[in-house]
Amino acid sequence: MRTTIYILNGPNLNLLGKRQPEIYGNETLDDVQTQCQKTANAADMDIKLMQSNHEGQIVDWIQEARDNAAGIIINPAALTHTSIAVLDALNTFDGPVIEVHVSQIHKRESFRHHSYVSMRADAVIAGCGVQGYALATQRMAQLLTEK
Ligand code: CA2
Repeated sequence: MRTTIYILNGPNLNLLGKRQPEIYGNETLDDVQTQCQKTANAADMDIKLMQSNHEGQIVDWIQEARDNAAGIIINPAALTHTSIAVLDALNTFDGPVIEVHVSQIHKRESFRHHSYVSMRADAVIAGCGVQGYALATQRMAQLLTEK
């Protein structure tokens, strides 16, 4: 069976490519899915990309990943800066975790500079646009091979 990676996306990321292109670019989550699956195929991996506007749903998917995924790539969106619940859930997951941000959060408002999720993440990618997801997928393949 192929290794599965969860790619989780938090609140408002369903609007990627549809609003604020000056910050988040023109590509949609469907484009992200296509790019990441292509990268994953090369490493004989499968991806499952999900998005929710609800914190509890993200927590549920992280818990589900404990049995169903070898690694988690997560863009928690605004939950990055607020959610101890997401951090606690990630701390129950044994595999690698990579945090992705489309924008360069450290060049933005100061409230975006702190990430609870970074306390658990094995790598953080920010400011690479949606390409950050494919880069994270590539790095995830490497981390899982090294294991
Ligand atoms: O840069 C990122 O990926 C963020 O995680 C995006 C979050 C923001 O709260 C974080 O500070 C950084 C916001 C997601 C909202 O996504 C939208 C996408 C397109 C249009 C409007 C919102």
